[in-house]
Amino acid sequence: MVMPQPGSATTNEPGEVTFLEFTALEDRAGTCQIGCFQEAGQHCEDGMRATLIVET
Ligand SMILES: [Cu+2]
Repeated sequence: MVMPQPGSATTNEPGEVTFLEFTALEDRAGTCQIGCFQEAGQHCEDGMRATLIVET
C-alpha cells in the first residue's frame, strides 16, 4: 500500500494531474488496482481508480 505523507494531500481541479513517485519491489511486479479511498471508498466507486502495472 502506498499512502501520501500526512499533509501532502492535494485537491485537484478537473483535468489537473497529481504525480506520486514510489519504488516498487521487484518481487511485487504485476498488475493491481489503485484508487482513492476517501469518504469510505466513495471516491473509488465514483471512478477515482486505475490499473497499475509494475514491470521488471
Ligand atoms: Cu478521491
